[in-house]
Amino acid sequence: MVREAIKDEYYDDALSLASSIDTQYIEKIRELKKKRKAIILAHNYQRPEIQDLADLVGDSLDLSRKAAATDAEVIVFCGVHFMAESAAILSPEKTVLLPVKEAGCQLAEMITVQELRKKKKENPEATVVCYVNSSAEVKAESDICCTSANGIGVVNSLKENRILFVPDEHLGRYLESKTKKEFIFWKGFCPTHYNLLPKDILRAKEEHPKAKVLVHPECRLSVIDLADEAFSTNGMLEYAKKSEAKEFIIGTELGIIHRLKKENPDKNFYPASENLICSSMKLITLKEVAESLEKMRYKIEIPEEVRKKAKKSLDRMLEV
Ligand code: CIZ
Repeated sequence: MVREAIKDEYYDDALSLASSIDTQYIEKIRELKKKRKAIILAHNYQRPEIQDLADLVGDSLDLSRKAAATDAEVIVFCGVHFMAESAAILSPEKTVLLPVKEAGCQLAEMITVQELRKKKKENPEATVVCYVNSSAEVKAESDICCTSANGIGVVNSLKENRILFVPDEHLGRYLESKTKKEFIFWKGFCPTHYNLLPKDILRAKEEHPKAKVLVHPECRLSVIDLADEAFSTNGMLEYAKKSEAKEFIIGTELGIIHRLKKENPDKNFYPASENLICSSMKLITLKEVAESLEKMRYKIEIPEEVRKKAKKSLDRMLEV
C-alpha cells in the first residue's frame, strides 16, 4: 500500500515535470515562429501535441497548397520527407524545414528515379501516374501525380489506356477496380497499411457491429472490400463530420484518431488494429520542432530543374 502510494507520487511528479518541459518548448516554439515568420504544418498522422501546436493540420497536398498561399517565409513541415518536398515544390521562395531528417516514408523509398526510368523504357506506351507518396525526382519523371483522394478522377481524365502506376501497388489495384484502365503495378506498399488484415476488420466489426468501417486505399483490396468506405485522411475527416453514424472503425494510421475525436466529441472512433502506427510519423516531438526553428534545420533542397518538372506533374493533377 505504502509502496503503491510512493509509486503514484513519483508518477505524478514525472507527469508534472514532463508537462512543464512541454510548456517550455511550446513557448519557445511560439517565440521562434514569430522571429522566423514561420508556419507550422502537421500531417493528420502526427503526435497529438504536434497537431495541437500546428497552424494547419491536414493531408500533405492540402497543407503544401495552403502554406504556399501564406506570406510565411519558413515552413516547418511535421510529417515525412516527401511531404516537406511537396511543400518545397510549391513554395520555392520559402525555406522548408523537416525537423527530423530521418523521417522518411518507406513507401516512397521503394522506388528510385533510375528504377522508374528502366521501367518506362520497358513500357514506352504507358502513361506514368505517380502517387504523391514519392520523391520529387520520381514525380519529375512521371506524367501526372495523384493523391488517394483524387486518384480515380486523375486516372479517368487520361485519354491513354495503359497506366504505369507507382509506387503503391495497393492504391493502384484499388484504382484499377474503380476505373476501366489497364494497369502496370510497381511492387511498393505502405508497411503500416499492409499490416492491416481482413481478420482485423472482422474482429473490429464483431466488437462494434453498429460502426461504419472507414479504411485508407493504401490497404489491401481484401481489406477495402470489407469496409463501408475507402477514403484519404481528409476524406475520412469530412465523412465522419457529415455522417449521421455515431461510431466508426478507422483503418489508417492511429494519429488521425486525435483529430477525429477533437472535431467530433459526440462520436466514437475505434482503431481497426492497434498496430496501425507509422514510426516515422512519430519521430517529431516538440523538442525537435523547437530545435528545427532555432537552428533552421533540416532544409529541404531540390535542384531547380527537378522541382520544375515535379511541379508540372502536380500542376497537371491540379488541373484535373
Ligand atoms: O498524402 C497524404 O497526406 C497521405 C500520405 C495520405 C492521406 O490520405 O492523407
